[in-house]
Amino acid sequence: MKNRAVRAFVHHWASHTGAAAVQVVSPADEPRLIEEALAAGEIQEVVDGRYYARSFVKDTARSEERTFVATGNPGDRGIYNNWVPSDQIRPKVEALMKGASAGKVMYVIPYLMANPGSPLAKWAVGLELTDNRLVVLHMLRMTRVGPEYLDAIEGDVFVRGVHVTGDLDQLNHGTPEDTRHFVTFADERLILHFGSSYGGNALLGKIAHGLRQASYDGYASGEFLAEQFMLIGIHDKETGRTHYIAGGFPSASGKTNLAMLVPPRALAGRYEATFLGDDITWLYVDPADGRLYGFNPEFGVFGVAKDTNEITNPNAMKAVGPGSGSLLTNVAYNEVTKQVWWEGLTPKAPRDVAGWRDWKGDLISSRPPELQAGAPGHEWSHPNSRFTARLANVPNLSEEWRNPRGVPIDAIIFGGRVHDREPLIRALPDLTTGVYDGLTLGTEATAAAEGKAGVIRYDPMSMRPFMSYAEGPYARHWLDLIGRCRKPPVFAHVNWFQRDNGRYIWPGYAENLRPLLWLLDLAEGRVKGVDTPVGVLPAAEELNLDGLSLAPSDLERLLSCDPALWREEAARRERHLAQFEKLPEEIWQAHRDLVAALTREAKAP
Ligand code: OXD
Ligand code: MN
Repeated sequence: MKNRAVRAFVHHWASHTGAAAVQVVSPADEPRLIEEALAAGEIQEVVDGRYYARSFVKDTARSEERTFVATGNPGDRGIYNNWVPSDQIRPKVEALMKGASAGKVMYVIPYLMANPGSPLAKWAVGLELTDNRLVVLHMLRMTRVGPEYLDAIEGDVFVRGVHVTGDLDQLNHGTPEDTRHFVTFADERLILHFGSSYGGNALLGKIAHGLRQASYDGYASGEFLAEQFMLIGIHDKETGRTHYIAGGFPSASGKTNLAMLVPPRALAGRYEATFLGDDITWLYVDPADGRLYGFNPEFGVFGVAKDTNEITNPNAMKAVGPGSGSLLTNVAYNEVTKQVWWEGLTPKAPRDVAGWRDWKGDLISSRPPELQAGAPGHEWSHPNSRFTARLANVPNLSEEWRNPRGVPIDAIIFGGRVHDREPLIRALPDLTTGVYDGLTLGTEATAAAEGKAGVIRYDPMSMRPFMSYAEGPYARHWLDLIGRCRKPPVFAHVNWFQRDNGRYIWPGYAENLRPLLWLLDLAEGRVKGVDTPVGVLPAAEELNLDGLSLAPSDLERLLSCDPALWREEAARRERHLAQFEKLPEEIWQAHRDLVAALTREAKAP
């Protein structure tokens, strides 16, 4: 690698961590790295060219408590970003990393979180140093890797990332002495992560650079937004037009399934849904046409395996299918047949348990008979087991995926899991109500997630775990940036999760295309909808329900707004928003307008 700043950085950290050797990675190294990882037992073969890995048992997910944003400016402290002063935390992380890669290879991974030629390419250049071969294999799937991306830059503008795995069983996970540190020094564009080899903690291009660092860069430069959003196209074969929708959904709210949606049979003759991204979207305004553009900075999908199957996500099943080269982590593995299984792949676990091991590596056949089929707490796979597949393997990948400019965004949607109050879809009248809605996005805690089941956990714009600066300025940046659009996107809120005595009222998955089509019709004036205090809802006859049978009472429930439930929600929102300093006055006004509209509704005869 030619860049002097790159060489100096590698030199410094190789010496600090005590690595035994340095290797620069390019995609041509993949076959060799696979061979080495197989020989070392780090991965095992899955039938037809796929691979399986098991993690350390306590290292299976992101750790929000151990993730920090550090800068030199106390004004960057937010409610959710776990801000710490850089000079306080830096010596601690550096001390933990000192000599911690002794005897290991330090892999140097040059990468780009954009297509080459993107208007945001400058912010997308990064370098990850890691002492973990499995992390390299993941990065080769999740990012565009190659020395040319760093050799192309002049000067020293690139994100510097160092990942040191650490001695995983000596880190005191979950105790007051927990030594894991995942720190983004956002004003220095430096990422130091110590103490995990889990994707969300260790693939520094993805969450640390692609979300935390990039959202800070987007704000500091005033040029863009980086959000935890999926990105899809909806192509209408009749008109020949494609519309693009970006959307924020807190984890476990169906974002990947929506992103990979296959239209229901009755609509497939006319519409095609194309995939661009399932997790991250960078957004900017092109002054040439005054439109908001978006692209997925990633090169792969790091999806939750649990409950992925032919009904919930047929495209993901193909993306991880035979020949895909995908990696599967912490699912169950059969060492004889070299097959994998996870909860929800099929309704029941394989009956013949011979050869099967659970995600911890224990033989299913040595469990007591009553636990062999799995039971709560004794699942075969980890609830956060993952598949890592290249975008190129996603069958409905949009042709625009390589377009450096990205795609023009027609709509931005938000959605969480809400069992009663949120209608199927409500369009928001303008940018301010859209941003207000995003800031008050919430999802009900499920038994698996932290929090009390059924209680709303607010997750502004689905960025709560990835916020890098304070929420007030974040809201301001949203209003300013999208405010520059001559043709701004429309905003809407969706909810697939209304329930009646536990039963989901809306079938979800493929059918979620229907409310999105209604939104595009509304944006183009083909339907009018019904005005309510919480936005514009579809009139029942405006929703295309061809081929779907839905009881009229269910449809009514899906398309209505209960002002009493909304008044309770408004009170919660007030407390939620009051936490944020310097929240723009427009956002408070949008909130007061909602409260006033709900009050009028209560007084109306
Ligand atoms: C996440 C992820 O943790 O995308 O949100 O992996
Ligand atoms: Mn995510």
